[in-house]
Amino acid sequence: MDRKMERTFVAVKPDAVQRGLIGEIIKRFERKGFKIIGLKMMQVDEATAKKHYAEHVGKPFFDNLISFITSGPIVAMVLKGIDVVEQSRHLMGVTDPRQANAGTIRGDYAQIMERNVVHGSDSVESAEREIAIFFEESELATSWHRDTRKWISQSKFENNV
Ligand code: IDP
Ligand code: MG
Repeated sequence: MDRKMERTFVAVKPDAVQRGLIGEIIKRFERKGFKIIGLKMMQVDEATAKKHYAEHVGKPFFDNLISFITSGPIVAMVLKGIDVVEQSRHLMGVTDPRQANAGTIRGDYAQIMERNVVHGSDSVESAEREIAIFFEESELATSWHRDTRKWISQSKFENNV
């Protein structure tokens, strides 16, 4: 199977910020070897929240989701890595923490869907759409390399990981 270098958008949600889990959550992605190329704490306004969650407009949980995600700061991130969209979703665990495997972020830190501590894009297309909502391209550190890359990703990617 082809390995693809991708970017994804991840956010530590307001519940996790309140609970002091910023470091715990960033750590999961960092230790996996993904490269953090964007990182900032921010307060999401209502318009941005609605744009980000546009696919859920009209669903019964939509209003609560918008008030939750705007209820306090988030930590927004852009990660780069091999198949990072799918792999970071694996690290997060499924949406409902009751079904999320132990060892995943949601499996370890959350109990209910409405407070599931982390967001991650669900496809490469969503990732690029969401990155553009939360980051200017100039805010991203695109030209640095983790010096550990040859121990983590394929050598054929050595020059662009
Ligand atoms: P995801 O975050 O795993 O991608 P989505 O289906 O995109 O899940 O839903 C976005 C967020 O909306 C979820 O993370 C969760 O917080 C919330 N959510 C999703 N489905 C429900 C539901 O049925 N009831 C309440 N909240 C939900
Ligand atoms: Mg989603």
